[in-house]
Amino acid sequence: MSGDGRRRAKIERRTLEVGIIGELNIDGSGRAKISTGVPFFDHMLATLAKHALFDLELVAEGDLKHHLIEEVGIALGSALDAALGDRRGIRRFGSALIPMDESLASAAVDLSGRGSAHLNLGLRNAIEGLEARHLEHFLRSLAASSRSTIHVNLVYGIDEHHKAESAIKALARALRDAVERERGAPEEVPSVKGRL
Ligand SMILES: [Mn+2]
Repeated sequence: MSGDGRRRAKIERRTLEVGIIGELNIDGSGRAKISTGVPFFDHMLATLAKHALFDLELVAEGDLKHHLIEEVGIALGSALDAALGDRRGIRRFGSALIPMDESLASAAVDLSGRGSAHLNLGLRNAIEGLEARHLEHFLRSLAASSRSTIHVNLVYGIDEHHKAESAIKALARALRDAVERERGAPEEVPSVKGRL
């Protein structure tokens, strides 16, 4: 946590394949400045930040789309984990059901300390060069490195762009609630185990 009480973390990840730099503030207002070289992925990251009320700056360069998207998931998840600190005083759980026109998606998040993703996005075709497996890989990497349990399910939908966007918006709203401070128990770790 920084001096102003906002929970933030630097994003920095460099491998032989990918370089990523930026900053995440989970007590933000949804401002995003994203450049990954994959426009639809930028759109999804900006959407995630907007509706989770995260301020997110992220610049990524890489050799292959697959590497880039996986590593952004790891870098963003690690920053989320760092920003959450010992997870004291958070609401821990969040869920949302979000439409986008004819598509409807649900998401449920538990900032459990254990990373796993359970996905049914219903995507059939690539969207602006971003394939379904890329988006799934991003979400699995994000869940693993943020040590969160993430369920995202498309209820129904037709347009691929709308399906993906309703899924990301649902995840964002679920995350927004899960990271929020629990007013009634600001010093408590929300687990009977005493740690997350
Ligand atoms: Mn859109």
